[in-house]
Amino acid sequence: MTRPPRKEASQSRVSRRHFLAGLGATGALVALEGCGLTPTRRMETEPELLESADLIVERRTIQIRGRQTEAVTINGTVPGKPVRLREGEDAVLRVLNLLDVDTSLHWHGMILPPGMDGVPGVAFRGIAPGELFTYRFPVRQNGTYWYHSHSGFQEQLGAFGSLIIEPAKPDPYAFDVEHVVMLSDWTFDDPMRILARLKKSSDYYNFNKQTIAQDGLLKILENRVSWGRMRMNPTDLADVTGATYTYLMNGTAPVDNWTGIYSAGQTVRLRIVNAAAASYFDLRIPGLEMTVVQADGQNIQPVTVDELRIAIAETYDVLVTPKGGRAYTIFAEAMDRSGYASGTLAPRVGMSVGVPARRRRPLLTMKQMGMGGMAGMDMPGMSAKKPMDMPGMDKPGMNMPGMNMPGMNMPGMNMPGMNMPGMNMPGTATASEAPGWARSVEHGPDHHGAGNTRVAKSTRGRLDEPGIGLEDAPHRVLVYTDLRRLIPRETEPPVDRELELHLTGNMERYIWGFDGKKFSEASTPIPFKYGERLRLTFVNDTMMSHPIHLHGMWMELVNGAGKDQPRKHTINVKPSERVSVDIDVDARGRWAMHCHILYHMDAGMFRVVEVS
Ligand SMILES: [Cu+2]
Repeated sequence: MTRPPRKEASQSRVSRRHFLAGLGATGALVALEGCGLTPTRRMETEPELLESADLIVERRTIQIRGRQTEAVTINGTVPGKPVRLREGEDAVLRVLNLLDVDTSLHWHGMILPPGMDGVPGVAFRGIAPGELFTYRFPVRQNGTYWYHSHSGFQEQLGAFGSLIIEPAKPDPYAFDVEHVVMLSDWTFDDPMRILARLKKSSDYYNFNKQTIAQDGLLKILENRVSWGRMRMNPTDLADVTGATYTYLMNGTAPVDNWTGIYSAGQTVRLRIVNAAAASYFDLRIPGLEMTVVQADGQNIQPVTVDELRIAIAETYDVLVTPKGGRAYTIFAEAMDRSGYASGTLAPRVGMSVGVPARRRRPLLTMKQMGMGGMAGMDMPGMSAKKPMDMPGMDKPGMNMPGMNMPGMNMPGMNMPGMNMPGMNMPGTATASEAPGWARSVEHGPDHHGAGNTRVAKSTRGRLDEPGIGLEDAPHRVLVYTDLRRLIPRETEPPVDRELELHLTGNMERYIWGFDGKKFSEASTPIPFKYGERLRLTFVNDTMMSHPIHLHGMWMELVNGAGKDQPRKHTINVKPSERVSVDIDVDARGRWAMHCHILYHMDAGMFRVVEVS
């Protein structure tokens, strides 16, 4: 009986039945044992396959905070094996699935053929148990990326790793040493149970509910009344919080203090990746300013900040120059302030300087929800004039507590709208002077049906706002208007077509979708035309931020930078925000587009885009 030469075959199946031998006999297995982890079950795979695999997806017991827990690992660890490629080469990545369910690896942010993108059900069928799948694609970009499983909840269970692509030509900035800083959220709970609880009660994990001591009774009552009507809670910044999650830096809990080493005088490049399933982080290094040189793997004009918010699936590269001999804390606080990941930058292991004082949990205000009448402008004394349109809300003109009580329900009354370019006040005489991306737009008559509980009366660009909880930061915080590509486009081609997509949801039923439909209700893919330049506008009708990721093609963020507008693979869309991206539709085939909050994607905020 002849067998196909497995190393050459792009897919091969293993018959587990006839293979019990070879335990411990292969290089791959020895390498896995080297990381100090005990396999939870014996492998019954052909040594030949183990040897030829570069990445092995497998359930293993790992330790987090000193506690044993089951993870989906890649080569035995969380994060998985770091993958390093070189621009200009042809990548060949052999992935062996030792799980008892299908898996997949998706190369997040890579431009590659649809069949290599790794999204089961889109242009790829997944990797069956025991199968070796070979990904092959030309590498025509460089920078910091990551990869992760696109199957089930494997990503939440640890199936992700960094993907670093060395540039063909030297980087345009100098650094002496580099570290990946991969942020994630770990749960000792079963993600299926988390989702089931979210479906039962969307604020199950919202242990941050207001307390009288912190917030005062009056404020709470005001908030209860208005927020109760919207079936949300003003602390609803994350579906799953630090009460459930342990936040990790490079797979390490704060107590175990991951340490990146530098020597005196060195410039350090930190490749920051948010690989969390459902957590945004605000990252800073007290005592050090950070010069951001890359966003989503793309070189940008350097911008120096003290803090940055990193949405799920985004990457930022920053340069820092520590003063020799000192230790610094890399502090990544969850957006809802319910916890943090942290580590240390130091000349040697064992140093630490502790974490900074924790900040107050921010409240999502009516203003930030676009409920303030004139979007972004809460005028003291202004009464609520039909502040929102909500299907099922029968008194549109009602007096919303908090809407007309200046100073009472508005943490952050600093009116971010006031320092807008061009004093952007949509609805006033100066509205025409607002930059195009910032303009306020009224919601149309379509309220997106039963899959949506609310529409924002008006939405506007908020690209120059640091976001909830950071408005009052006493230091520089990165905003999307700071992002300008390093090498400008030669031309600014006209847009051929515009398309608007609303991000919608029904929190009570935990349904998420686009235009009121969850994925299972969307009968056809969204058609893109090959060769067109498409302006896609995301309108967020929900009260949560959503990191939207398009596979296969770059999105150019329309942020007023013209030929300098940056390319991104993941765009954060704030509550009541509208954000446009320009897409050169240059990749035929079917591609995924979805929210990168794993539970939102699973609950329906996912679409297939078809380029024909
Ligand atoms: Cu989402």
